Amino acid sequence: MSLVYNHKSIEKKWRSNWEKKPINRKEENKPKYYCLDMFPYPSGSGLHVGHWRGYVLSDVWSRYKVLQGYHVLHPMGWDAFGLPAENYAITQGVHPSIATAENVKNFKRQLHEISAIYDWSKEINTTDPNYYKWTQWIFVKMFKEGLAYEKEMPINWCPSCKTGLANEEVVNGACDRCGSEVTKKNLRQWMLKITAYAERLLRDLEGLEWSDKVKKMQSDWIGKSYGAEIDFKVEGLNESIKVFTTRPDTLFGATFMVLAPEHKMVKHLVSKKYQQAVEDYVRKASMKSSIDRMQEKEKTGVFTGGYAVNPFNGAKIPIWISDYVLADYGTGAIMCVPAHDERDFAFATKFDLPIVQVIRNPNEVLTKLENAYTDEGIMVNSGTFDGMKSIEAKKAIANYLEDKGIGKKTINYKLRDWVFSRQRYWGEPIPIIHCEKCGTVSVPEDDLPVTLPEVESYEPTGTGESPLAAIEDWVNTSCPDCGGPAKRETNTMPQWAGSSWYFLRYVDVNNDKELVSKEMASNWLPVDMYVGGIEHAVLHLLYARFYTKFLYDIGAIDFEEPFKRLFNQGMICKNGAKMSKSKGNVVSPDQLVERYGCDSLRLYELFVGPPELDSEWDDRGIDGVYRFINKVWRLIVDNIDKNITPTKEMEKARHKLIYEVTNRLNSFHLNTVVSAFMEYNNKLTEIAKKQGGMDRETLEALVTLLAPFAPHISEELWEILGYDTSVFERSWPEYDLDKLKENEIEMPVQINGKVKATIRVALDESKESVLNKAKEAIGDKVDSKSIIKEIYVPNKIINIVVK
Ligand code: ANZ
Ligand code: ZN
Repeated sequence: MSLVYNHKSIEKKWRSNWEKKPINRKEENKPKYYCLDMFPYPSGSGLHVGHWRGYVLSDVWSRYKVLQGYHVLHPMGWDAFGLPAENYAITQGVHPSIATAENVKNFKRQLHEISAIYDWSKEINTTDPNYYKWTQWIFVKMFKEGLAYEKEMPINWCPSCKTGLANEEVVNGACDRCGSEVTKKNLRQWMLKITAYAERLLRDLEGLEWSDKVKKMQSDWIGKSYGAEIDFKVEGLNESIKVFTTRPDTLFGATFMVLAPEHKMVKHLVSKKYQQAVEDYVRKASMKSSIDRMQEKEKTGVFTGGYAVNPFNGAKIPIWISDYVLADYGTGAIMCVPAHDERDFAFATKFDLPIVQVIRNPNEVLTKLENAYTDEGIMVNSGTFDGMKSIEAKKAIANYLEDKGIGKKTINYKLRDWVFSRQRYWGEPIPIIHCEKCGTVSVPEDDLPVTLPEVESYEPTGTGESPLAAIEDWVNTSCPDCGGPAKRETNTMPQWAGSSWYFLRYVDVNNDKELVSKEMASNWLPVDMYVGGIEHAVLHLLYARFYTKFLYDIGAIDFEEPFKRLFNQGMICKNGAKMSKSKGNVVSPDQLVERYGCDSLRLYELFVGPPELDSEWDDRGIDGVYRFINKVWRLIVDNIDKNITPTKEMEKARHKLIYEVTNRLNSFHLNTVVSAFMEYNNKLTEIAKKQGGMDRETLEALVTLLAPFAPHISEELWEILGYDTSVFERSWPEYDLDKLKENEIEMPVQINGKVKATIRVALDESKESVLNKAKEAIGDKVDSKSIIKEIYVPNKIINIVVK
C-alpha cells in the first residue's frame, strides 16, 4: 500500500466525523469521570501556544479515560466578568457584553483547533444572568448565615483602576492587574467571612491528591500558628497591653515592645516630647499596603515615650511603634526579642536597643550574637527555666502564664476575611437593598437575578462608588420588607465570585430551580481531575473550596471538597519570559497547525518539557515530532497486510511499549510518554525490517495508545487497519508483566581478551551449554587443542585463552 500522510485532509475529515458522531457517548452502565479545565477569561488577544498546553493535557487525559471505559465529562465555559472588558468599554465605548461575546466566539474557534472533546451543550458563561442568578443566590445565603457582612475599613486601593483590591490582588505592593502602586482608602466594604472556615480549609487539604507544593502554598496562606497572648502592664497607667507571640519561651529576652501604628493604646502612651514624631509616623504608615510593610528591609519606627513591664522579670522595656507590626494580626502588639527574631534584631541594631540571649545553641559556646539565633536550643538567662530545652520551655512558660492569669494559649491564622466588593460596573450586582427603616436587606430569592442595567459611562467614579450609583431609576427601589423607599447596593462582586462554584453548574446547566440538583452533583462530583495553571494555586482554589464547604453546610450539596485530584501545569516561556501578549513574545498556534497539523502540535506541547515545570518554547522542535508521526504512519501502512505471526521479540516490544506509555501517563510524565513512543516506534520499525513485517496486534496497540495524544491520525490508521468504528470504542491495551522479563541475553565471546563473536543464551542456561555455543561460534578461529583456559563469568563474558 502506498498511502501518503496528509494531515490537512485527515484532520478535517475526523473533525467532521466526530461532530456527527461524538466519541464520548453516554451509556448508562459506564462509570463517570469528570475532567475539568480551569475555564478561561475570554480576552481579546486569543490563544497562544502557552494556552494550548493545559488544554492539550486535559484532553489527553479525558481521551485516556474514555479508552479506559469511562463516560467522561469534559466541559468548557467562560469566566467573563472582569476589568479588561470594562476597560475596553471605557476606551472604545463598546458594551462589555458585546466585546465579551466577540471574544468568546474567537476563543471557541481557536479552541476548536485543538480538537478537544468538549461537550459544548454544557457551556457556561459567568456573565449570563441565568448563571449569575446563582452567584447572587449564594451571596444571599451567605448574608443570611452572617458570613457576608459590611465593614468600614481601610482597604487596598488601586488609584489607576479606581477600585478596591483584595490582599490577594496586591503583588509586591502593586496592583495585580495594572501594576500601579497600591494605596489605602477607607471605604464601606462587603466582606466574606472565609476565616470562619480557616481550620476546615487547612484540615481537609490532607485528603487531597494535590502536589505538596500547592498544599503548602495553601496552608501557608491560611497560616495557622500556635502561641500565647501575654499581658504586659504599662508603667504609670492602669492598663496593660496584650501581645501575641509564637515564642513564649523567649519571654526573658524581651527587651522592648512594638505596637502597630494604628494600635489604640498609642495615643494614651505617647508623651508630649514624642507626639509630633509619632503622629507623622502614623500618617505615613497609613498610606502603605500591609504587604509592603511586611517586606520592607529597612526597619523604621519611633519611640512613644512609654514603658511596659516584663511580667517575668519586672524589667522595664520601652514601647515603640513601627509599621512592621500589622494592626490586624494577632493583637497588633509584639514583645520584641532581638536575640531570637530577625526583624527584632534588625530593629534593635538600628535603634541601639539591648539584646539579651535566652536560648543557646547546644553545640556551641555562648558568644556575642552576630545575627538572631532562631533555632531551638537550651534555655539560658531565664530564671528557673534555665537548662530546659526551648521546645519544652515553650509549653512550660505558656502553662505558667495561664496559671498566673497573665496570659493564655492561642491559635492565630494569617487568613483574613475576603474583601468582596468592587466599585466597578462589569460584575455581578451585589443583591442587597438598603432601607432607612429596615437597614440592610437581601433581595428576595424569587427576585433574583438582579441584572446589570445599561449605563452611559463605564468610567469608575473614583469616589469609591461604582458607575451603577449614577443610574437613579435602578438604584431607587422599594424595600422588600416594608415596601418603603430604598436604595440598591451599587457595588459589584469581584471576578472570583463566578469561578468559585462554576464546576457545580456544568453538570446541570439548564436547571432553573436550583443552582444544581443534588443528585446530579453527587453523580458527577467532586471533580476527578482538575487541570490549570499554578498561578491559581492559592486564591481561586481556596475560594472554590470555601464555597463548596459553605454549600455543603447549607445542604445544597453533599461533599466538602470540590477537586479530588489537581494538576498544575507550568508556563510556556519564550526567551526566558512567560509568554504573553504584553511581553510581545507570543507564538501563535495557527501557522504551526497549518504546517504540521493539530496532532503534531499536540504532541509537541507535551514533548516540550515536564508538564509541571515552565518550559521554553522552540518552534524548531516540532519538526522532530512531525517526523515521528510520519514514521508511525509508514510503520502501520507498510505492514498491515503482511499477516505476520508475532515473534517473541515483537510481543515483548509491544508489552514494553504499553507498559511504558501507561505508567508514564498515569504519573503525568507526559513529555516522557512522547519519548517512549519515539523510542519504541524506532524499535518496532527495526524489528519489522529484520523480520519482514510486524504483527497486527502490535500495530493495533500502537495506534490505540497514540489515540489520546494524536487522535486524528490514530482514527485514520484505525480505519486503514480495517475498522469502521472509532478507535475510541476500543479499550486501553493491557500489558503482561511476565512478557517484559528479559529471558535471553547476548554474551560476548573473547579469544585472548578480544571480542570475536556474540552468542544468545538463556539467563539460566548451563555453563556447559554456554561454552559449547561459544566454541561453536568461534569454531573456525581456534583449534580446540590449543585452548589452555576457559574463563566463564555467568551472564557477562566468556574468554577463551589459547597458546
Ligand atoms: C516574640 C518572638 C520571639 C517572636 C522570637 C518570634 C520569634 P507567625 O508565625 O507569623 O504567627 N508578631 C505577632 N503579631 C504580629 C503582628 N501583628 N505584626 C508583625 N509581627 C507580629 O509569627 C508570630 C510572631 O510574629 C510572634 O512571635 C511575634 O513575634 C510576631 F524569637 O513574639 B514573636
Ligand atoms: Zn424597609
